[in-house]
Amino acid sequence: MSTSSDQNVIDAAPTSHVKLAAWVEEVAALTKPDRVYWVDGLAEENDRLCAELVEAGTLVKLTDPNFPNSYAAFSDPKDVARVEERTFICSEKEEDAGFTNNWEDPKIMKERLNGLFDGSMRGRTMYVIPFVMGPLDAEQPAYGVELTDSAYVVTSMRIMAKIGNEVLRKMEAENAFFVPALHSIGAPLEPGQEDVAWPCNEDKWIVHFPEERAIMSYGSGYGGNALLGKKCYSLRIASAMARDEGWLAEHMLILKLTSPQNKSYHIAAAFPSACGKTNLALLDPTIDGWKTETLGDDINWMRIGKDGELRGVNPEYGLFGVAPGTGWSTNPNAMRAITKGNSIFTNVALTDEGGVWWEGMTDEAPAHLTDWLGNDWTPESGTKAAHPNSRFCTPIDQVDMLSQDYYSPNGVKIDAILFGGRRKTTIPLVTEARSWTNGIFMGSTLSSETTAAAAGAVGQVRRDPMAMLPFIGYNAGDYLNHWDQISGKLNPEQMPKIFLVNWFRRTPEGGFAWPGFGDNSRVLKWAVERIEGTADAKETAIGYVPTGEALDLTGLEGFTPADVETAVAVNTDEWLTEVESIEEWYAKFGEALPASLRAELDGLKARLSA
Ligand code: GTP
Ligand code: SPV
Ligand code: MN
Repeated sequence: MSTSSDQNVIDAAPTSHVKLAAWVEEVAALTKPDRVYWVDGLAEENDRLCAELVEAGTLVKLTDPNFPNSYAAFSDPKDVARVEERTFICSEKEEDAGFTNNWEDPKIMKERLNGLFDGSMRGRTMYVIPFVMGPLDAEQPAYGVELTDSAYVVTSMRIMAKIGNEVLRKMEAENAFFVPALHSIGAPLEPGQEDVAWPCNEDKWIVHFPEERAIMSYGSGYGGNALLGKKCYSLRIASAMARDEGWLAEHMLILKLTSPQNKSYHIAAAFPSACGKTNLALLDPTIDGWKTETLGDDINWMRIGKDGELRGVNPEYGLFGVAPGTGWSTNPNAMRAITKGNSIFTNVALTDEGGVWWEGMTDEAPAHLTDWLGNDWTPESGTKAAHPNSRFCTPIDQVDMLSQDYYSPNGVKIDAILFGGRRKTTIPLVTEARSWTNGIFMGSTLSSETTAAAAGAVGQVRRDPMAMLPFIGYNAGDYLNHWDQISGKLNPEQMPKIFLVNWFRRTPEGGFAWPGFGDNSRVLKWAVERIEGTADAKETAIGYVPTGEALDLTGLEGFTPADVETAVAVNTDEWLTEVESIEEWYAKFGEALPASLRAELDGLKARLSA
């Protein structure tokens, strides 16, 4: 690929940040790119990079006017999701990574990676992307610099984070610490060798050094493996920072809900990957008088405020949302944001009009498409037109319902926390925790069927504490203890109420027990009415569930209080099995399990057998 991006190709690093200049030089000496390019983050630069990516065949420019200034990318079919078995936490001591993470001695890992990175950018450009996660005017801006040989990563990072000159200048002025995040697709080009549309390497390594706060990622160009500000920095590295500094970095959406009485509440919700965060964050309420605004759809950094309250900030600038299932009927707010343009779609299908389509976008599929693999596709094909983990990448400020508080460096006070997963059975539609500690128990034992967001089997139930299983950058036992310690620092008057939710429960007939999407506003309404002490609930062994009459079903055709009772039923036999599985899960923590959580499990067992 030839590049016209010559303006910022400078021999001497154009920065007064001595550490950054030295690191860039060192990495360039190792990876041996043809050129080093400093990303300025401006629109002209982005246009140029996209044009180059179109020429290289990586991007297709959409010509359908419904998707202005937007592009589609098609990855290598083996590079479509996060790769958890290739993700490592390389702390000095193995026990500091814990049983939920892959570990390798940092020295051995670095030797291996330095071998792989040696010459890995040959024939390519190395882009220097200064970025900040969260507000640039935060008390301590969370700086990072990603070095990458993928222009797709540059254009995607430009949507997901604040990048470029403005960030670099402030970083220099403060001589600030930054997280070094090195990325290579691992596909050097020999002279004369023809490139492919999505270069990557079969050998993938997504590696974190939590003590050094450093990231090295090799071999993949996809989302969470390659956009290093996202999962690698804002969850794995940030969770280790948060443990050391007394805050929380969580896999949560943040939503503002305003009642007809004009009282506002902020709700954070932790659901595993592809389990409904983006959809709930962009909720269009189906009940009159309730209003929702978005603050974040994937990551929530929570600090303790002056009054002992939990305050949440979304460190991202864009949405990297699951495309399938996002449609005009299920999520019109997302569709409005997407169709404003300026988006990059990955592994969706192309329409004959030069637009994009995926399963669930419209009720009826177009008569003809080009599927994500480039094949002709018709509704009779019997295959998915879009990959199940295909994604849209869209600037968050295109969301009409974005809350102005999104821009507040001090974030918003969190009034409720939802933990949720994808379970066909056992877990009721909604359960209010008996107490804060009981809520932490719910989070620590959260479980979900696996999804296409990560490579591997789909549909297998696994424990996913606080929806952070693939993202805790240290020992999971220490993580639960950290939550326990944060709990001790919160003002008891200010503690969020905690709920366990499951939008994915099935009826005995096999359908969803709850319509979900916009109708989830009915569940949120019940939750805030529980905060206010005005809604009815039934006490069960696992917590409080709504009575059949307590959920507002106004306008929900054909759904009755009896259906609510089915959706929230607590089946003792299922729960006795569940408790056995929780026992097995907790046993893995050994001595590290906080005593308060063990006590919660004992209490649950006693209530179930009472
Ligand atoms: P990540 O970006 O991977 O962290 O995922 P996410 O939690 O943001 O998931 P997302 O909201 O994108 O939802 C993933 C899938 O769940 C989509 O296919 C949705 O259509 C589906 N989904 C979301 N909410 C609901 C719901 O309330 N009911 C049902 N049945 N499906 C839902
Ligand atoms: C997830 O898998 O939870 C995502 C998508 O949000 S990725 O950025 O690829 O991790
Ligand atoms: Mn996610």
